[in-house]
Amino acid sequence: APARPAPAGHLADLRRLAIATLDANWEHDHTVPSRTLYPHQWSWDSAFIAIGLAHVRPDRAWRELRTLFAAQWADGRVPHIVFNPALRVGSYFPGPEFWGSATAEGAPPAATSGIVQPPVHAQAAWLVHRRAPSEASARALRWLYPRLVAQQHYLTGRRDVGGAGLAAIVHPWESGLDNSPAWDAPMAAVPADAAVMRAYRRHDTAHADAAHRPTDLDYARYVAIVASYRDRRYTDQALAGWHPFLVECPLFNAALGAAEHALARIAAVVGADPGPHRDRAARITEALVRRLYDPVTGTFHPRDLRTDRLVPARTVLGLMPLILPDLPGRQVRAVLTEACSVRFGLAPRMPRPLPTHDRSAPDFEPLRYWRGPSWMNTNWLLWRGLRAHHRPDLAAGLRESMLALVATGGCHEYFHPDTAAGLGSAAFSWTASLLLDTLA
Ligand code: 9YW
Repeated sequence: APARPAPAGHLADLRRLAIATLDANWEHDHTVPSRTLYPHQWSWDSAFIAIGLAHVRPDRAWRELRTLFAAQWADGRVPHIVFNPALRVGSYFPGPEFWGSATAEGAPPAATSGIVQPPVHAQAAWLVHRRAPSEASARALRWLYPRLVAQQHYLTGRRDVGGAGLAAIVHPWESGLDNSPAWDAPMAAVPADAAVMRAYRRHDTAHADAAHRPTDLDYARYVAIVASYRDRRYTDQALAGWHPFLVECPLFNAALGAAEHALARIAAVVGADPGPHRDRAARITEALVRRLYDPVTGTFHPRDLRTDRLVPARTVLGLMPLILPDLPGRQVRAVLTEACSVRFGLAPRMPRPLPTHDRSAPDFEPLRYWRGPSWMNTNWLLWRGLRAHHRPDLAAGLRESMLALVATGGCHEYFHPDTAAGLGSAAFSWTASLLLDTLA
């Protein structure tokens, strides 16, 4: 059965719930993704959060982005976690003592991780400004613009391990979809021993059901990959020669291209030249199609740079290039076919939003984190892509299903893809903020 449109009173309740969730997670100068599970500041969370805050607390939206970019490294990398120094040691694993970024060259005074997350921030900055353009928002854009450019420069420069103009991720955490089946093949090549984890105490499984989270073996490999990078002081020099995990991800690189489109618009506001951003956007889209699109499967796949092969899994990551306004018609049609297939279930009338993994795959797990459950952020990105490519019918169906998801499950972190039962954190910030944007 398709999702039934929620009655208007109900939508007002949902909006109140979203605002209350964001207010409760606000912490002086940033929003925590979740008080229990993720008590520090996370990079791509802050971008999604700013997009929702723009509708209700625009000052906080800018504050959120400014706080994050104040922790940018000298080389332009925006760390995936900015730690709150007021919290006790052990409030999150891996904490600042594990990352040891303080002694790395170009690290900021704040304690941070040394890896990044998908660069959705330029897009967020543009949306926050566009929601209510003012002198203050133009000033905020002027402050952010050179920092956003430096972030792109880092990703397309030092991180261009494949040499084709795309950014490589050096850890599954950099994808934002930590334990996606997309990473199973490249992760299997990372030497690790589950016993490694006995030396550490995971924090997540104290707050969430272990059956819904990555496994201990996953964590052992996560730790081994960080150790490889950390032990070389987070340098990106000659990564291909020594680092165990190097992948070109379709979501990450679609965000990279979409950021150049957003920067072109921001440049026009701050008095810079939009031309170079449009050129770079076109080059990223071209490289993404050439390197990550598989004409046989008709979808995008990550490229494992250690084997130079595409990863076979068909996950929601493969649909994300739809956010690129200049994606060629052939790939737009292919991605829509994939999204509308039984694997993902997109339709003008649909009961539930898309899962994170192919429903027909034998390793589809409806309860485990990024291996099946539905998440608001991937659906929100797809929703924007559908509007950019003039599919209001599909965009409307997806929107109804997203609203019904949160109406049923609350502002949870992720949801059972069939029942919409809430999973993970019960008061998750990006679910709340992207709900506000979807409602607007
Ligand atoms: C972890 C904060 C982060 C998100 C990631 C998500 C998760 C951290 O939480 O990673 O401990 O697993 O995978 O996308 O930014 O919400």
